[in-house]
Amino acid sequence: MIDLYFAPTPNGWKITIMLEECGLPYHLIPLNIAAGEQFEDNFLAISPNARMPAIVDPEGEDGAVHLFESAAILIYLAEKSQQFMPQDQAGFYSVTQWLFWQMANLGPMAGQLSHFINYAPEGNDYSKTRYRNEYDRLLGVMNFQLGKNTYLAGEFYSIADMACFPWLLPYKHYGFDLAAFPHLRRWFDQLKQRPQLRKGVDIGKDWRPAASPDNDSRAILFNQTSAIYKDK
Ligand SMILES: N[C@@H](CCC(=O)N[C@@H](CS)C(=O)NCC(=O)O)C(=O)O
Repeated sequence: MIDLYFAPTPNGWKITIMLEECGLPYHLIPLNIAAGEQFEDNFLAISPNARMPAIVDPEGEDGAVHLFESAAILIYLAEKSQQFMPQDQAGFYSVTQWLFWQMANLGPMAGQLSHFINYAPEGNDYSKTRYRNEYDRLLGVMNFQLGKNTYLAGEFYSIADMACFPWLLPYKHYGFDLAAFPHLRRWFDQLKQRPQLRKGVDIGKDWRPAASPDNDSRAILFNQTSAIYKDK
């Protein structure tokens, strides 16, 4: 069975969506990132970047597979299950480019926007405007693409859609309204109808702390430097 190191965030939900969609059994290992569990040696051996999600599949083709980075995990699960990644060259690279787009654009920009909205309420207008504009631009990119195709990579639901969907969930919290993005709204509503996807994004919802991180957790989460690796 696949071990999934998980915290309830968009990057974690990409993987629970895919595992639910493709029906592979998995064992959830909750990681309390606000308490610094991502820096423990056993986790760094799997995920040297000290970030979740990560998986261990004891049943890889040549033995156990250890993987970090959510897109690498999605590609692995698609290959293992033979689902949600087309095998023809055009389809394969269409999904690959949208998956890379999510990893290089939507995830990092929405992550920074979320940081400044949630954790720097006292100021940083420049940063908030910068990342709000980027999130807005990226919603525009998706809306443009989804005006031409049913799904991001074409006419088939794929791991690219699963990677992007969780980053749309907080749009209201970020101050956005999908009415301005009708094709994106259509896609978002369509995906929300999928029972497996809904099950995936519900995992761990009730573990999320109601309050903002306290000072100890802020020090763990927001003051990270290379010193983490000094005595490793
Ligand atoms: N590019 C990575 C990003 C992973 C990531 O940033 N994970 C966050 C949670 S969403 C994390 O583990 N944070 C721990 C920390 O900030 O210390 C991926 O897609 O897997």
